[in-house]
Amino acid sequence: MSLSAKDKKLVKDFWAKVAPKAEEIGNDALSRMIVVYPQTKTYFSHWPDLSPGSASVKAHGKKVMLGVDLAVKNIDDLLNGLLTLSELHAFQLRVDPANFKILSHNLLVVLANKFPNEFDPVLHTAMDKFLSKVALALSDKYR
Ligand code: HNI
Repeated sequence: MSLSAKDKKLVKDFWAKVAPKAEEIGNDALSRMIVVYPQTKTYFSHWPDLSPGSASVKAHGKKVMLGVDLAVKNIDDLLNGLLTLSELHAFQLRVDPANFKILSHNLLVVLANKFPNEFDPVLHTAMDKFLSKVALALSDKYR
């Protein structure tokens, strides 16, 4: 299940449309993750407010989207491109990698919502494959 040249182009072209709305999308994806999968809240218990759209959620949504942006830029070598972020999540934050799939799912839901015309099954597949690879790269330093 590797990313084909066609998948990569689909992801990059789509991301160019997503980028201007990154903050809004990051906020929506993270807000949904925290509400729908409340087990993810444990990692953010130090935030003053975990409710959807809070300042903390917004700020973190922006950071996560910058991480995805970094992944798009390193789509040909995700392992190296995400090495520092993988080390951070593995050794410092100790985020269970199962949560990467949960966030990916929420991001796909939001993208489908915001881009109903673009998000056909072909793009959906490409984005799903890409986010799976991102999750894998982020999990790489766990062992
Ligand atoms: Ni994640 C911090 C990127 C998934 C919990 N995370 C970051 C930062 C980036 C980032 C970028 C900021 C790093 C820095 O400050 O140097 N995270 C990503 C990406 C994904 C992801 C690209 C998946 C696509 N992170 C997750 C998931 C969880 C998570 C699924 C937990 C459910 N991340 C964290 C926590 C922090 C964090 C916790 C620190 C936040 C804070 O406020 O201290």
